Amino acid sequence: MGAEHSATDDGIAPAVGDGELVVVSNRQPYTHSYERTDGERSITVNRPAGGLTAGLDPVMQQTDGTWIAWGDGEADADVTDDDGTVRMPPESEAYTLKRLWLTDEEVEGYYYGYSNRVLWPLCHGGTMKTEYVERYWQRYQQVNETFADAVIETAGENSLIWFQDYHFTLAPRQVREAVPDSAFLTHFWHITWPGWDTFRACPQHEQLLEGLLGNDLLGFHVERYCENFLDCVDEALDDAFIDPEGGRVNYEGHTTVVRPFPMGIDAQSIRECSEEAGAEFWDDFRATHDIDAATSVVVGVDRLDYTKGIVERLEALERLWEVEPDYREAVTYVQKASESRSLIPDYQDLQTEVRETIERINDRFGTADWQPVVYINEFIPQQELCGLYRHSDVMLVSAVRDGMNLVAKEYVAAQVDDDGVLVLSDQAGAHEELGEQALTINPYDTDAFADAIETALTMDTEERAERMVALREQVESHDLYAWMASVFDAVEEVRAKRADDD
Ligand code: GDG
Repeated sequence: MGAEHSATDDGIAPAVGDGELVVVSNRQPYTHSYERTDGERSITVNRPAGGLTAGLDPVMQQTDGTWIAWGDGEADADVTDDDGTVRMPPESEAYTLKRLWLTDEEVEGYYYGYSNRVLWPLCHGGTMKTEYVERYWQRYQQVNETFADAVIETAGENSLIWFQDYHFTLAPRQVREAVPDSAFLTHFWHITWPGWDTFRACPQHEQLLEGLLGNDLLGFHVERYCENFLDCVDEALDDAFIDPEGGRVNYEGHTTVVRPFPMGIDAQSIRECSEEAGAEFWDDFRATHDIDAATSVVVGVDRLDYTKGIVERLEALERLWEVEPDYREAVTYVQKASESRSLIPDYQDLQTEVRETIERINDRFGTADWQPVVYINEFIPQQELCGLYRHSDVMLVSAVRDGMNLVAKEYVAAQVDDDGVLVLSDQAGAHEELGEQALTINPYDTDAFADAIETALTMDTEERAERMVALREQVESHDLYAWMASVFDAVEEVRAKRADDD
C-alpha cells in the first residue's frame, strides 16, 4: 500500500516559513452563485471539486495565506469587501480569497484569446492553430499587470508567491522587481513546453521568457519540458547564462532554477470513492446507459480538447471493430467528455467532429441490441467517475500532446480490484512514470493502437494484476501531497542556497 498523505501532515505548512503564502491562479478555489427557492434568492458557495485546488485548500487554511484569482462567479461580488476579498472557507474563515474583477473584453482577450488561442496551441506544438491577434496580447499584458499589482499589494518580507500555469507568464517579472528580495517566487507550468523550433514562431517569445525568468523556481512536469525551456532561453536571450546540468538560468543578475515536478493525484480519496462504488453502482450504470452485462467496457475520460486525441482513439476503435468482427457486440466504448472553452471555434469544430465520428461508428456497426459508443457529455460527480474507472476493463488515454494527464493516474488509483488495463499514449507526460506497465501507443498509428486495445482486452487476469499493482504503487507513492512536498522542499533548498550566496 502506498503513502497515506494529507496536506498538513507532510510538513508542508512549516516549509512556507514565516512569510505569507500567496497563490495566484486563473480559477478560484470557491465561487459564489445565486440559488432561487420559492421565489427567494440566496447565495450559495461552490467548493473545490478536486485536483490541485482541493489539495492546496488545506495548506492555505493552515498557513492563513492569500489566494488571488479571477472572480468569475455570478454572486462573487456580493460577498466580498471593497478590496474584493472574502475569508474562506465559510465555516472557519481561515484564509483570504482575493478576487480580481475582469471586464468582458479582458476575459475575451486574456483568457479566450492569448491564453487559449495562442499559448495553449503553441505549447502543445500546434503552431497552425495559433492566432496572433494584437488585441489578445494587449489584454493579456493588461491582466497580467492587474494580477501582478494585486500580488505586490499583498506580498511582504519572506512571502512565498506561487503562480499557477500559462495565464501568468508576464506577472513574475513585474512582481520580482517590486517585492522585497526576501520574497520568493515560484511558478508551476501545467502544460508542455515546446522545443525552440516551435516556440520561436511566437512574436512575443522574448517577453514570455523574460517574464518567467522573474521567478526564483520554475517547475514543469517532466525533464524534457525543462530542457526545452532552457533551450528556448539559450536561443532567444543572448545575455542569459545557462547551466543545463544544474537547471539554472542567470539573466540580468537574477537566477531562476528550473526543475521537474511530476504532479500526482489524491490517490487515497480516489481509492476511497472507488471502494464505495461497488457492484450495485455498476449494475445501475450499465442499466442507465443500456450496456449489456456481458460486454466488456473500454473507457475514455477527457476535457473535450484537441490535445486529448479523442478522434484518433475513436478511429482506432473503429479499426478494431472493422478488422475483428468478434469484438462487435462484445465491447462497448464509453466516452466521458466535458465540453470546455466552447466560445473558441476550434473547440466547437472538435465537438462536431467527435459527435459525427461517434454517429458514423454507431451507424456502421450498431445493432438492435448494441450501441458501440456511449457518449456522456455532462460533468459527472466524483463518485460516479471513480465507479466508471473501477469497473471499466480498459482505459484509453491517447493524448497527442499532454503536460501530464491526471486521468491516467486516477484510473490506476481507482483499480481497487487490480483488474483494469491502461493503454497510454507516449505523448503524455504521465508516460514517463507509467509507460513501463501500461500498454504504450502512438495515437496516430491507428493499426498498432487497435492491436493494443485487443491486447488489453485479451490480457489474462494474472498479467493485469501484476501490471496494475506496480502502477498503483507508483501512483500512490507519488501522489498530490508528495508532489506539493517536493515543490515546497525545493523552495526551501533554493531559498537556503540563495541566502548562502548573499
Ligand atoms: C492540465 C494539463 C495536466 C474531467 N471530466 C470530469 C472530471 N474531469 C477531471 C478529471 C481530471 C481533470 O478533469 C482533467 O485533468 P487532465 O490532467 O487530464 O487535463 P487538463 O484539464 O488538460 O489539465 C494536463 C493538468 O493540467 C495538471 O497539471 O495533467 O496535462 O493539460 O482530474 O478527473 N471530473 C469529474 N467529472 C467529470 O465529468 N468529477
